[in-house]
Amino acid sequence: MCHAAKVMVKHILLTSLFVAFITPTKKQTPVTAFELDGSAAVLGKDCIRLTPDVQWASGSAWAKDAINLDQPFDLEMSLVFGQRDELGADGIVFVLAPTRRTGWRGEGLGFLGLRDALGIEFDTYQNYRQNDPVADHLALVTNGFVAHRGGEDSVVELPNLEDGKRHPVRVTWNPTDGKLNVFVDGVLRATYPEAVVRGVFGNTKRVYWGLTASTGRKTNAQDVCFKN
Ligand SMILES: [Ca+2]
Ligand SMILES: [Ca+2]
Repeated sequence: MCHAAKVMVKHILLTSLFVAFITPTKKQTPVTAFELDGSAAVLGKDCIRLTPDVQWASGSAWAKDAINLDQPFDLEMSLVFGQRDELGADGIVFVLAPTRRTGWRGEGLGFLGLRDALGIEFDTYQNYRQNDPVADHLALVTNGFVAHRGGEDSVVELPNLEDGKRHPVRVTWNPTDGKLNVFVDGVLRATYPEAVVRGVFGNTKRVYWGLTASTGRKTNAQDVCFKN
């Protein structure tokens, strides 16, 4: 190799090295921070499809990093409930639990059977035996049950969620004031006290957060999306 060629090769190597250093490492998309189970699958770089538009599916997406209930958190996401209102089902649950599993499909919302879990359900289908109202609704569900008994788990009726749009959901926890707040479409819709939240977990402070969802005889494609 002549001197000029050697210089050129050296220049190319140095340039490549320089480019390698200044090019930022490829930014991880938010969805790679989640472990998926059941029917859940990645949908583009920002979303996870929790259930496809098929009958009798249930799926879950769980953040790989656990949270400590002695620390505050502020979690933001968007939920998409599909486009069928009357003929759509079943909904999505925001879940805190020490284990990462998927519960029963249909009226179970992917939550039924998760005995050590606390859920904020976004239920889009009325099941009479769970005491669901006719309206789409938000409610606290605990210990793997989805039936409404009144009282602390009281149901909050919401406008129709099955409009195909992204609905911003924010869940905040502050152990100092002991409140778990749930905002839907920018409106504070529910506040749960510390005793209720910690009561589900006993002495366990390390929990995972995730989303579960299901379909039954009626269906919707249901997604969770995150800002990059
Ligand atoms: Ca229901
Ligand atoms: Ca609806």
